[in-house]
Amino acid sequence: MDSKYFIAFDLGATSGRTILGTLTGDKLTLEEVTRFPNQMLQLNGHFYWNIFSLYENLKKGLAAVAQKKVSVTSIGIDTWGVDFAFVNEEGALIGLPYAYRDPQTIGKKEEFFEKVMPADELYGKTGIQHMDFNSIFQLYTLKQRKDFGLTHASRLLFMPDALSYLLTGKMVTEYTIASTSQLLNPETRKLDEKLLEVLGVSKFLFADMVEPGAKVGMLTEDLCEELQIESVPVIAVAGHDTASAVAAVPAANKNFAYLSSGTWSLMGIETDGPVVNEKTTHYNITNEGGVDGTIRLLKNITGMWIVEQCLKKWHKEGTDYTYPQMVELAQAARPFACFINPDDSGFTNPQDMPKAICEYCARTGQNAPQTHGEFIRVIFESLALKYREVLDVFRELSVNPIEKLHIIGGGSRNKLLNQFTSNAIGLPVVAGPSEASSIGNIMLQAKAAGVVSTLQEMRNVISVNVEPDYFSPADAEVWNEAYQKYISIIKK
Ligand code: LRH
Repeated sequence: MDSKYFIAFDLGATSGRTILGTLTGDKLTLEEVTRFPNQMLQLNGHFYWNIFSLYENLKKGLAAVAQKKVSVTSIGIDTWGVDFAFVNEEGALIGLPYAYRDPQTIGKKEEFFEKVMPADELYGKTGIQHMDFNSIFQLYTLKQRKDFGLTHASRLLFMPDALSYLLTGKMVTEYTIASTSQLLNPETRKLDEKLLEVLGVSKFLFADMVEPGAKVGMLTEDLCEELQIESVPVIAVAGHDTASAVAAVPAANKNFAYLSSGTWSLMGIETDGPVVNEKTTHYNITNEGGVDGTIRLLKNITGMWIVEQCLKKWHKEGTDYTYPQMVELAQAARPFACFINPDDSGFTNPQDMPKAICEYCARTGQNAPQTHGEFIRVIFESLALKYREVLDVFRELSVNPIEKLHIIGGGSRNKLLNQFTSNAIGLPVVAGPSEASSIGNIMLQAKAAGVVSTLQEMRNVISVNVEPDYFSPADAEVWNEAYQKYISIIKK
């Protein structure tokens, strides 16, 4: 049986990977060919993404795959949401894209609601949760500052589209990534021109919108010559990493909720169309675009970011933990030492995360964690309790019964957190695949190549190839009591 080979570039806010996916009949295998760091670049008081370094790493990934002497069918790129690059009329990138954790947008959405459009009206138009860093508020901030990039741009490209452009010289606006901007009408799936008008941003700044699965273009001749490789098509996959991940949920029916667990925890359900009503407005629920016309009705929760930032601080102090060590420490620590709200603004981008946790505890009248193990345990327990808080909202919103929670992405490897989550929500947890974004990326390319034709067919292939871990709820009483305490603390 013939094999097909696909390259997935899966870029997150802390690292990126080149994955080679091989599909032989129904059998999918993944090989991580390269892994590289992706860190915000702090320059003159701003935070940026080093897109040129990312491009260099894509090239290294292509060169490494070339060593394997396989005939690649196509390439796809998925990245985190909302951020974008500017291109001038000569086709050159202007400067570096801002990173969404740049504090420049703090307070800007409130100003936008007061001066430009009330919050509920904006939500009604877009169905996107209000978050400081949405592209719309980034653009509002840049416009006000007469930012050089925006002023001189002839095109705005979202991150995966910008990287595809560097590989192909062709510009598109892929739908799922564009949906994170809060500039689209969720019904028409197009840019809301009225919104662009009030923002003072030209609609001509955006390249043509394409659906996931469309071909962007072929690798440029220059690149192929430089790397001594054959030119292959770059596919606009579901460019938003979360959209790729959700497409990879190994679900057989619709009775599930998902949690895409990485630096962020994205929890939600899949719907056939947008859900914009009083409840979703009240709970600030997002309607991001999915594959095959689906909507990802979800909520952003601060996820592994908090623990990642603690590890970074401890590393500077000379202590490093492997993932299993970290889990072991947490397991041995005192349960429910204190509670935090992972979404507290104090955790967005502090210089010192453990200190931010101690400050939160002081502010809410709790004793701070004492040991690294306690810090980690508090973060995991509070995340699990946050998941319950948010899942309860989706239980209200879903027309289908939610019978289980599918946890996908890197965080699904954390067995302790999976068990805590199952306990907190009182539902079975199905964990895996941990490589969900890459798998979604690859299967979308397989769909573009005509190997499968629907989202369900993609999922059927994925189901055959992943062996998830199962967790059943336990200790209901203890976790219910903890939940009441958590709620009383986060209200303070
Ligand atoms: C996760 C993610 C999330 C966005 C955030 C900016 O990587 O794409 O879905 O909200 O990054």
